[in-house]
Amino acid sequence: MSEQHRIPVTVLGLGTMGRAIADTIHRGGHPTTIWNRTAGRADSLVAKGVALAADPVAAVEASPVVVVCLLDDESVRGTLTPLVDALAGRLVVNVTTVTPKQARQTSDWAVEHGIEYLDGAIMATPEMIGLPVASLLYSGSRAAFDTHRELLELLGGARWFGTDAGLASLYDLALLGSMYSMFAGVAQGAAMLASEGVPAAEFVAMAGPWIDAMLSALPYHAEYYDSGDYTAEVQSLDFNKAAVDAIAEAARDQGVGTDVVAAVQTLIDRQVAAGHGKDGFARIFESIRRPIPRA
Ligand code: FVH
Repeated sequence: MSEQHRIPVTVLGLGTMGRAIADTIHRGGHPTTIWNRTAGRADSLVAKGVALAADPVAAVEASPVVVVCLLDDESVRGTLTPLVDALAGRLVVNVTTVTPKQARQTSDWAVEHGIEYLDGAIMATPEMIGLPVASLLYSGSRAAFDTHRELLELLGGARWFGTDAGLASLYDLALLGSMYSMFAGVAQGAAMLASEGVPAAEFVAMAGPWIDAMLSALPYHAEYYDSGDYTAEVQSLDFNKAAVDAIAEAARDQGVGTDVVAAVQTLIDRQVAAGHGKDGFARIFESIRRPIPRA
């Protein structure tokens, strides 16, 4: 076992994800200490021999590396602020989902108090932690990432995005945003068919392969976004507007909501109104990249 495998690690936060992380680190051979606001959530780990600290200060003092996996930024700041003295000289790896701004603020706070800081974002569900399919994004201290890479890779593939602590979170939220929009689109389609009694299971059996087939278009969209040249030989925005307007009309006719498709209509309409109807659908990127300033 290498030296890295023996580094004591503390995990603060034993929700579903925190428990998966602590369990994986413990099984990876690190002396592991845990703490959670509600002590009962530690039971399954304690039964496996993981050390439950009496209080958060004792938890932090047990290890040079402190992994934080709490609900949100507010719970992170509320937990870490009173621990500032105990944390000085240690590494905090915060894998809580936060915004880039929150990650930068926590990083600034940490550095100001002599705490090394690595922000992490988990692209995985708890069951995936420790498996090759899990992917974790990091930004912040490069030295910490390099020094503890072996530990970090126990949890899943580890990729570093830069010294700006907000970057891992920005990638995380960009990926999550794509996922939520995709699921919302499927919900729209399922609701339209449900209006005629079609089970969602039947719909998703078709929607899955359809979305899969469409994924091959993503690199072409990226080329448009990166170049800013949206010249299209086929399927102009005008063409797509007709299709998307038809989806909205059909949804209304079926008595179901149009909120999801209305968002797409708004993105298209702004570009068409600005005279870009002959450009390709990818031009909606400009509606998002340059939003109308709020009054
Ligand atoms: N679970 C998942 O699939 C996702 C995958 C992607 C990344 N997320 C993020 O991971 C963070 C933790 O998620 P979780 O699944 O462990 O969440 P919960 O099971 O709800 O556990 C929440 C823990 O946070 C503690 N907590 C909440 N509020 C406070 C507070 N004010 N002070 C101290 N601790 C707090 C809570 O403690 P308790 O309720 O048991 O006492 C849990 O330990 C999250 O950012 C996801 O977005 C997971």
